[in-house]
Amino acid sequence: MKFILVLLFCIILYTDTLAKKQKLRDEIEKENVDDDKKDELDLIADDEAEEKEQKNEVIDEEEELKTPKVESEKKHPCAGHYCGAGRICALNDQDEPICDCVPQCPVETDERRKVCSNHNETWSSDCEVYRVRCLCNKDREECLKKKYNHVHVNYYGICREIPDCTKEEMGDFPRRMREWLFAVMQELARRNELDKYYMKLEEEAEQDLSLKWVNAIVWKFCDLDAHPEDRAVSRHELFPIRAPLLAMEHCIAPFLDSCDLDSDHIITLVEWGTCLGLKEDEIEDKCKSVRKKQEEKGK
Ligand SMILES: [Ca+2]
Ligand SMILES: [Ca+2]
Repeated sequence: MKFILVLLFCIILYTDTLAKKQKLRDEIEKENVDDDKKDELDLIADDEAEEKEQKNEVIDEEEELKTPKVESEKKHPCAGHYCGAGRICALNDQDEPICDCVPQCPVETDERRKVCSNHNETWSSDCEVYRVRCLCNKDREECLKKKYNHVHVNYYGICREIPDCTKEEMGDFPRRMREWLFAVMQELARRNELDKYYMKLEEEAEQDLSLKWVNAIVWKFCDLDAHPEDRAVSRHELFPIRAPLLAMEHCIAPFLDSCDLDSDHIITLVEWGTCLGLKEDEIEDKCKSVRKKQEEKGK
């Protein structure tokens, strides 16, 4: 019986249809839009910081000028000047670079560009979401509603009714998630898009089945813990895994919430490993050695 179940899920996860593979490729494509993700992460992180402080401060334009100015005189003042999502570098009257709201977003006809916001409203693209947020943050007339001060992408795709995750589905979710993580890791390795160190972890997992889940789970933790890299995954760091999956996997949100065992809004490696079904002695911090190896290579 167990074997039949495993076989069934393997069929569902790996070999079901070409469409499924395309879906996985789409998910990975989305995972790889690093710059956009960084922007979105920054904005969600901003919201979290505001929540913590329980203040309603409008983002100060000066705050955006965090990127060190590029020294070269020949370079355009906007060169190397980072602006967040929905913003673009422009010059003020003194020819100094400032971050202004993008005047307009590209017209999107592709349904797949649509996004669902945290207000459960469908927008034609993430650009539109963050442009309006920018306009509201700057108190512009074009701000459609004051609530858009904190609008952000909740998930990719049009808004839809997301069914409740049943107890049975939730019980099975860690296993499905492990399968998915390993499948993504495998696919990235196949495409040669994994860091060399993670490539080794993937090879190790292929050869030693006892490491299959462990390495995939630890890899994903290291991958998510990047804004900042502090050995803990906060809510905004979960965005890259939550937003692309939410429309397809209705259990992902409650599952991720359940990983935070002590409800401190931070997921540690132990919490991550535990909620994905690893045993205590299997949870090994491999990110540290990654960094060490990278440092050694850099020398
Ligand atoms: Ca972190
Ligand atoms: Ca926690």
